[in-house]
Amino acid sequence: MTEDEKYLFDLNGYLVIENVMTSDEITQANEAIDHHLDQGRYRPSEQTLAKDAPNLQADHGRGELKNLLQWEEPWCLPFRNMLAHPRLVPYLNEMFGKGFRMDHQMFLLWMDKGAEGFRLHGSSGPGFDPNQYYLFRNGKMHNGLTVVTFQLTDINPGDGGFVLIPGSHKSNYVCPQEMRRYEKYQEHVRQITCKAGAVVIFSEAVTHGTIPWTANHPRRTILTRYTAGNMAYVPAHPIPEWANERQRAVMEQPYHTRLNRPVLEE
Ligand SMILES: O=C(O)CCC(=O)C(=O)O
Repeated sequence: MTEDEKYLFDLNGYLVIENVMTSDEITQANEAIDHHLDQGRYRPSEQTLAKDAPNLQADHGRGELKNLLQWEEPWCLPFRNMLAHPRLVPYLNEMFGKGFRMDHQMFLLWMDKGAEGFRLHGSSGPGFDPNQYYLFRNGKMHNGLTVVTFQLTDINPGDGGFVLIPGSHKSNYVCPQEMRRYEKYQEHVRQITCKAGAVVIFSEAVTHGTIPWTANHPRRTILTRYTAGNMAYVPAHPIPEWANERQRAVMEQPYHTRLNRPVLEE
């Protein structure tokens, strides 16, 4: 992670890393999803994520597809390769310290034209969330729960999708409800655009959400949440038999690195 990237993540609460996946890897991941899409679901209206925000409501819920890591070979491989991706290890070691771990299970979030948004949320503001935080101490950043997303389709200006309030991971005051509903101060809410193959890393402390998808092509984002090696938000999952040494290291249960925790070197 370069000094510029550290500055930008500290400034904004997110970072876009372009060209993490090759075009062949993007194709393989999309083919694997095409093959399993019938196992996914559109979020039903009673589980709306737009909630009380008319500007975020739309025709139908977002799509969600789970268990990507458990698919039969070769379909699972593009996703297993994301878990401890060599390009990302330097970033995650810097953000969490060595011994970082996958917390929530990986899933695909997809949005077709007319998919609803997600009311803005995030854990900064007055009070301290000991699971989802951004701190800077002793010349170094410290992150609680943090999200790594691989983009499998292009996200262009005006398409919709992921948005956030840059810098809000460090905010001290309550975010206005109208802003969370995307009704006011939209000029401070940034749509994150990038090409397929990019990775977006963002802090769960940054106030973020989703605006409705308006493009003709679908949004396809693989979303995995990581945390520091001593922490867990959800109970640790058993380590599957298929995991190699690097994958086992990121799926290890939470405990101190002093106790011979496996760590990934760059
Ligand atoms: O990428 C997005 O649209 C936001 C996803 C999100 O915040 C979530 O699923 O918790």
